[in-house]
Amino acid sequence: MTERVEGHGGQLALAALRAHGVREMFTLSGGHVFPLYDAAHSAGFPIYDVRHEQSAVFAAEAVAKLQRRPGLAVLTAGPGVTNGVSGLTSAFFNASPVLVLGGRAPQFRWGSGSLQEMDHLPLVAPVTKHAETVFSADDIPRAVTAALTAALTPHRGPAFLDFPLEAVFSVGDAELPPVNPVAPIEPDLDEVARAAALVAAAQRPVIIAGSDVYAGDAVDALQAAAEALQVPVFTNGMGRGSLPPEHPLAFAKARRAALSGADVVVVIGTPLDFRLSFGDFGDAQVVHVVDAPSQRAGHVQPAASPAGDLRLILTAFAEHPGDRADHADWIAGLRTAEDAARARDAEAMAAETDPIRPARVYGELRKVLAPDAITIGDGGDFVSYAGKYLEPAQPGTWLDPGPYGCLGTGMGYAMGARVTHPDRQICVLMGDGAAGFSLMDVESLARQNLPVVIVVGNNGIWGLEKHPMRAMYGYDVAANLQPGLRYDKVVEALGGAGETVEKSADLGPALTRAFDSGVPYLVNVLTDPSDAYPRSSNLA
Ligand SMILES: Cc1ncc(C[n+]2csc(CCOP(=O)(O)OP(=O)(O)O)c2C)c(N)n1
Ligand SMILES: [Mg+2]
Repeated sequence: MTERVEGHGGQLALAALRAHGVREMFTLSGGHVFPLYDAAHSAGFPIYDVRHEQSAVFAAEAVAKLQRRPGLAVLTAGPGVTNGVSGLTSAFFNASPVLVLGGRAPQFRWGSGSLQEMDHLPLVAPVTKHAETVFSADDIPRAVTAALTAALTPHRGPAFLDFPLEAVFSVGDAELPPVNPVAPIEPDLDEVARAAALVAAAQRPVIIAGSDVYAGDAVDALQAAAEALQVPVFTNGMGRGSLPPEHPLAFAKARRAALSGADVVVVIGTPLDFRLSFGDFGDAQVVHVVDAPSQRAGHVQPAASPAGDLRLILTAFAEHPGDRADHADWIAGLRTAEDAARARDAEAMAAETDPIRPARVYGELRKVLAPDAITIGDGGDFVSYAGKYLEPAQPGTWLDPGPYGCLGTGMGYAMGARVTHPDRQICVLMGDGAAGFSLMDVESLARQNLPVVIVVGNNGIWGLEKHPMRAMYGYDVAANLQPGLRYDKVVEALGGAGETVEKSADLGPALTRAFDSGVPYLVNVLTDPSDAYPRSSNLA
């Protein structure tokens, strides 16, 4: 059954967006996109506005990542769109189904020098799955449907449309295209069986599960596969929390022992990139399970690489009919390494130092975070510590910038998380350097009644750059910030609240006040600038 829709371009777009389950827009005002606001306003469709377009795209990305549905950012022509390009690129690297709708200078006088007249497509095409200019109002529902279908089809990713002024302001009518569920990509069953047999026969197998496991709604299938084949599981990105931390196969700390001892490493739903030593695990065979053939690695030759719907592949792993090697000793050995590392972590997280070290911040935070809290990392070393010391207890609760590593996601991700989960704790872990990219958007959060807690690890430096530069050159430049800066006062001025903490004993009460406050609240923790996150590479 198709439905006919009529109205101006904004109304036609909104009809198609709603049909696909889009539930809000993130934006920063511009005349080129007024019809989209008019449509939303008259339909009671929520509009959240921000102070920099990158925050709008990051907010849309947080919605997409957390809810596994399209997130929408509406950006005005020219600078609105170009300010959103880092957000689009992050969504591309993260396979997040984000749709950006851009304004565009009028087509009928293109080339005459209209305000913000610029062709966005060459800029955004390399970082989107679908990029198109829609030249007539009648064509908007088709284009929105095509863009969202591309965004939601594995391997997922962002899409972009722009509407010339006269197209979005004029009235048209169209059939609303039917919304078809995305068909699962059927994997090659022989390849799946070969991969499963390799894992089952392995003596010391390890699974590393990443974001696409969550995005592909394959968390239960992962657990079933791990349990059936008795394989220890490590996670990264949105894969974190896929197995509850207390699960006997859930591991986080023993990664080095696991990867150096493994004979088969199964990497599921994440690329073999710098985070996984480019897929080089010594003598171990690699099984790379991906959600689409396009994601097979070009730089390594895995022993098997099934591609397709992750639920189907992992369910087939779980049902593998052949013999399985016994992994009990291997798992027990890793558990010993895990427990030893955990004891070292516990010591660091309780350490009484002056100035405070980041580990202690996370020790205190763990005491006040609820199991379903959303934690967001935006920064350098401070966020590496968050990855080390925070253990998401549920899937879909951890947001990091992903392999594009773009600073500045903080307030946008926080906004998307707050809109997604009005009743949960939302906590942003932020470097003081990272704070500079998005802290002004505390104003947007405060004004729109979207409380979040921001914990700044304030070491007065761009730590992740300063320490490596000193190690490499013996000196550093462009790596200092004002020490002791009162980021809490900035938040206070923008309509939130906050405080500065210098003593570890004051951390716990400050965090409790922050979560109880009901406003954007920044806990400005003065941390030790001499503390550097231990890294194997200086160019991490
Ligand atoms: C947009 C962007 N610019 C620059 C970088 C390079 N970079 C990575 S980490 C980092 C330092 C972050 O400093 P801060 O947020 O204070 O965290 P710290 O390392 O001090 O804990 C920089 C500049 C980046 N990743 N993204
Ligand atoms: Mg810093």
